[in-house]
Amino acid sequence: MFKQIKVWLVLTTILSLTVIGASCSKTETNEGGPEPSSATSKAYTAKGDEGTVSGAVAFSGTPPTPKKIDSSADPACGTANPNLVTEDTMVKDGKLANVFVYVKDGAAADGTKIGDYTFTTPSDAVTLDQKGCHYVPHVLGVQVNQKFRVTNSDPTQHNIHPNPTTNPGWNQTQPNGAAPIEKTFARHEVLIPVKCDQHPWMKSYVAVVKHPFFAVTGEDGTFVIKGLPPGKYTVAAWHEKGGAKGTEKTMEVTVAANGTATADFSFGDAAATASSQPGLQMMPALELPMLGRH
Ligand SMILES: [Cu+2]
Repeated sequence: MFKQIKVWLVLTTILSLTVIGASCSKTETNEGGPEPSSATSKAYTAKGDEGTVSGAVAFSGTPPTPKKIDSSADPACGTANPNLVTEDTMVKDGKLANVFVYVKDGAAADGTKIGDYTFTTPSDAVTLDQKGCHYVPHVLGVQVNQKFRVTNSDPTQHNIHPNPTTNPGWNQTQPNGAAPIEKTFARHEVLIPVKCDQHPWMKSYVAVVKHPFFAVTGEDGTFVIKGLPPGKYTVAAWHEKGGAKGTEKTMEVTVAANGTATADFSFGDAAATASSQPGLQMMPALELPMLGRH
């Protein structure tokens, strides 16, 4: 009899501890809520001595030839865009387009970290169009809480399906002629893959950033980030190839008052890509000997 009570007590204790644990982790993740603001955050104001970071992204080696996409599943796509090709690696004269470049870290000259500033949300929307059964643009950036507008310029139906990690996911059908879809992303996330459930080849990437210091490389591989307060920053360049999360490279730059810093990146070289993620490369080597002992 006593033994049974004892077992019951132990079980109840374990159960209640589990419940407490679950509720704790729920509060910590705060999924979909607003960006947590730090105690030191302050509103950003331009002083008039802002600088610029500009550069070009090169592609080393032989670029892959874009592949023709079989869009026969939806004849409207073939009519609207008979020359649909893959857009994951767009290279022209050795320069790479669609690279997302942004200020990832660093601080202004007075020591204020870039992440501690709060910025006014732009009132204009950033538009992702579906035209010729592909996304235009292929990569785009939007500020936290800025309007993200999706339009359908095609004579067919699309289904927009972003797949975020820190923001809530959604997917929505947009028939031809339907009104634009407007959404916002409350949290920083670089980058969110967007696909179409109607046309499996359709892919784009949306970056959500807390500040306005980002750009996407154009056809000529160049980018310009303006309006940066003088300071020392880590600039990151992200390209979709190279693993499920793409490849990101970083560089330290110093922006002088009213000055222009250069940040040139290079993608495409296999060796350089491997060395940029040493942690990931080491994991199999550490795990294999342990598996052998079992
Ligand atoms: Cu579609």
